[in-house]
Amino acid sequence: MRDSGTLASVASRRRCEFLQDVLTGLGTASKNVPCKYFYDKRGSELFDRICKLGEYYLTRSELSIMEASAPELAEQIGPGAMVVEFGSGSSVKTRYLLDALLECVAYVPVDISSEHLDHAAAELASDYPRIEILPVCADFTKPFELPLPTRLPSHSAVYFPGSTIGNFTPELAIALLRRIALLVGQGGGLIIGIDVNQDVAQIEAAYNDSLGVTARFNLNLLRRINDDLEGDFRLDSFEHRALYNAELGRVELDLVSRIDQCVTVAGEGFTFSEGEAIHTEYSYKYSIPAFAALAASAGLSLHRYWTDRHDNCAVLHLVADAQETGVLVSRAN
Ligand code: AVJ
Repeated sequence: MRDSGTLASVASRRRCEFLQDVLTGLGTASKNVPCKYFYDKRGSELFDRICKLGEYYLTRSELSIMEASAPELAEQIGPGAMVVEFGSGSSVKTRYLLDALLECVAYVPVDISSEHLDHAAAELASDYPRIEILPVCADFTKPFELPLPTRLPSHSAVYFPGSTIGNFTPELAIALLRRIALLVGQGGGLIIGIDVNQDVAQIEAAYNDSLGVTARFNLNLLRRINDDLEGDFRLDSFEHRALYNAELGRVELDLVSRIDQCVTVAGEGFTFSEGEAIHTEYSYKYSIPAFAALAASAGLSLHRYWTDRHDNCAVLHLVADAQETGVLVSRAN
């Protein structure tokens, strides 16, 4: 697997960033911890369980789109591409794409969880012997180096499924989409899954499942802080909360303190009053025109899109416009 530095130095750099983000996030007036830290081994397993829940419509909707429309999608992308997946996880949806693509040169799964990545990459390599599988363990919200495939691709396409773009505020989403446009270059593609559901009851149920898996997924963040950063969070003194903010079109995930308490992380103390929240995640829902406008401001034009029969989710194919001249494109760290 590609990564910069030795495994030990990568691990300590990752821990350092995690510690900094947690200390900064808990030290501000509106406490927060970035949602990318959900995905340690346990968190990734819990997320996979969420995807199988009856209430969590997102995965099923997008899978049904991929199942029905992968050939059309592959035709849109064209032959000879190198596909780079952002946040590949267990690469379940990717198989529909890889099955349909013509002469796909290489597949580059990018994920922050190395356990997940190794496992998925090994399985894909044996199932797709004609596609070069080049896993990259990286945080895709930061610049990372793309591996060089053995065969020259005709163009690149980023695959960004699962409505993960919904985790970013519109401002940060535009910045990330801009980086994607630069990464694939003019004429390169982006295949992105977004949540277009407008049914508030259904949305809130998806983040408040009756088995409490989402609650455990959210609370696992505190368990991870305890384990990795010498924290002393008492998990039973915090409560999962997920509410849909209709005005801003997003689900807001929080961990709410049940009592007045003091918590220590790596020797630093933080006080919580009863009812005080740690914000952990946004999940934005978009209309197709709203998302197309957002992408256009990042230099990506909508070419075609597919929805499921309930109009819960959509998969969009966008193409990178000509890039502004004078922009320095840095592909490495
Ligand atoms: C992986 C970002 C798409 O926002 O729906 C699921 C993560 N959080 N349940 C989402 C998540 C709580 C998920 N995404």
